[in-house]
Amino acid sequence: MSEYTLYIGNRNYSSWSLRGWLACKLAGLQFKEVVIPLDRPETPALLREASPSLRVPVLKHGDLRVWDSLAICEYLAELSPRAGMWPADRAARAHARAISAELHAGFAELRKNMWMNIRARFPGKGRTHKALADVARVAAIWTEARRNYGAGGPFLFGKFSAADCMYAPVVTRFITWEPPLPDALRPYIDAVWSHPFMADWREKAIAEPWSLPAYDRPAD
Ligand SMILES: N[C@@H](CCC(=O)N[C@@H](CS)C(=O)NCC(=O)O)C(=O)O
Repeated sequence: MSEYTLYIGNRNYSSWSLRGWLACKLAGLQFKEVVIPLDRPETPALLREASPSLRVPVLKHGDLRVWDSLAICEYLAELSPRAGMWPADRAARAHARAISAELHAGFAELRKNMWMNIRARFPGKGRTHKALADVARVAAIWTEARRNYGAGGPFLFGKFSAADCMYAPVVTRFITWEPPLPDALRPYIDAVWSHPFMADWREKAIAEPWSLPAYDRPAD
């Protein structure tokens, strides 16, 4: 039996869960996955049992629980240094942490107006002024990282890193909502979307039985 358990929400909708799950995959962890379906009568009790913050993802390692996607990235980077979860170069690593922290702490309007729903397509919707400002900031972040640090591969820092784990749900949002983006970012979006970890998650997201009607239609 695996010593690690990752508690996640619905794969189709839970963007923070996707981040934590990708981090576990990137670290090469063998782990058990437990899905807590969100917004159901049984959800509060299941969350109370699994997570001190009543949020997912949570990584359980023996008696230790690490809740919060970014904390999971950092914990796994310490546990599995050979996985190279953060870029090896110190300046690149600092930059990767800064853009990951910025994502983790912000982009409320993007979240509110262009939520994650992997199965859905809402092209042209959700384009509030503030959501588009968030989209523009993400585009600037990706453009700068690709230009300054991306020479070694198609991802933000060349090879797939914790920063890509953090931004992967934004990639899925951009595929669902199709906001205006520079063409130069298309290869990055395609690289994340077609990464084998993402293909695995997507397949399971499409197959899962739950739906959350409030998130299955775009805001008016
Ligand atoms: N800062 C946390 C945010 C986690 C979070 O908000 N998770 C949502 C699901 S995406 C959740 O657990 N919501 C509980 C609920 O909907 O009852 C992280 O980085 O992991």
